[in-house]
Amino acid sequence: MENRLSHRLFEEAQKVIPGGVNSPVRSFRGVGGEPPFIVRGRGSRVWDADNNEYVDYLASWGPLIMGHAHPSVVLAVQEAAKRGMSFGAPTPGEVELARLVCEAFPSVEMVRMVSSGTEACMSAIRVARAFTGRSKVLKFVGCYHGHSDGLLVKAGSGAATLSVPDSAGVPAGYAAETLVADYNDLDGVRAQFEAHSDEIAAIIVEPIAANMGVVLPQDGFLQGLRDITKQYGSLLILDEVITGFRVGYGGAQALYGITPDMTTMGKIIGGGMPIGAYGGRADVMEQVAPLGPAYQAGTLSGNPVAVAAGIAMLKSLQIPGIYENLEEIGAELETILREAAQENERPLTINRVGSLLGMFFNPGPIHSWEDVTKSDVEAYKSYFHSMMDQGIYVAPSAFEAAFVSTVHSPEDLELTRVAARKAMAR
Ligand code: KE4
Repeated sequence: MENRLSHRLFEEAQKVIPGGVNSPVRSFRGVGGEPPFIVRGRGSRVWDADNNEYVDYLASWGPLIMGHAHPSVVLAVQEAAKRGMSFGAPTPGEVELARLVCEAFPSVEMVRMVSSGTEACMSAIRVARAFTGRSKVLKFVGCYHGHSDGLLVKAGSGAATLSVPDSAGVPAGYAAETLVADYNDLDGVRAQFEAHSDEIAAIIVEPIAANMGVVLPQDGFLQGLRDITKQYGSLLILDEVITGFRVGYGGAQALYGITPDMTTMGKIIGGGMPIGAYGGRADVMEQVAPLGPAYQAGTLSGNPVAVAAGIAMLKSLQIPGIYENLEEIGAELETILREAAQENERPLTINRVGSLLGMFFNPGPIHSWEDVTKSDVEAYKSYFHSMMDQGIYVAPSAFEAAFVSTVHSPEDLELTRVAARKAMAR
């Protein structure tokens, strides 16, 4: 691949942006090499500064479930922008987006818009602490809930990719308020609650863990968390920043039949624009200022242009058959990867729910971070670079996910099949 212009841009970027990127996992430090600078996307494809074309399975880390520059989303943004970019005042669109979210997620009786998944998770934790009067939270090793101080403990995603699961700069006192357990380990959760019973405000969990590759909840795990939090008077927060509107219109909580006290969202609900959201039981959300004592604010929260994109995205996802289509495409990608591995006698584990797929060079099964760490990261790096060289853009990290969209075509999948067979050859 020609990368002259991207290389020059990366050189320039590193002079003025830490690591040359505005989010660490984009830096390719997890896989080696330099990132292409992307200049445009359309449908399932993106193009870089050197005009290399890629079939894109990154989907901006999840938001673009309908592909790049989806016409209805772009039109909504254009129309909204013409009416003004931001007012710092309530707007009709915010009410419509909030209503769409509450209708899709019955457990969400009220919802507050913010500008990122990090803000959503940080705010939800604060509200849970306000509601319960307790200070500790429990998270799971390898799960990632954004970069707020207390949640950068044994974190996944870029923190795991760059081996900083416990970030520098987080005071020990903050980290001490965060308890951890292993994903799918209910005994470990019970032990933490027995040791800290009336101190734990909430459990925050990815209902499908997608920041250590993709790790599925084992039968009974999520219900077990629901039972334990009820038993101890703690709240259950489902972090659906990735899974919300991804694995179904009602998210993972609908798929697994779990009713949390709070839910955090992001990515898809912004249609590619910066939106996060947190919501849940009315009695819990009544803690949020100006109604209650838990303060949270944001200049661009509920920004009308971003909200217009989110509304267009969610309305597009209401089209009958969308999720069945995503399941078919996701299943086809899984088959392609399994066949490529079998042909090359490579140990491969794939964990997939609909259009959300994780792959590990590892015989499996993979149910926790500990299992994930037994995967062959070097094999993933070489797979990654071969796929990129063949024009297939997958996550530049062994600890992330692949996302298919409604617009990945049979041609895209055929190109992927050819590339994967070569990328998995030793
Ligand atoms: P943001 O602040 O990045 O919008 O959302 C944080 C977040 C919260 N919860 C979950 C389950 C998430 O996956 C994320 C962010 N996801 C990562 C990729 N897995 C963002 C990519 C990046 O950091 O650049």
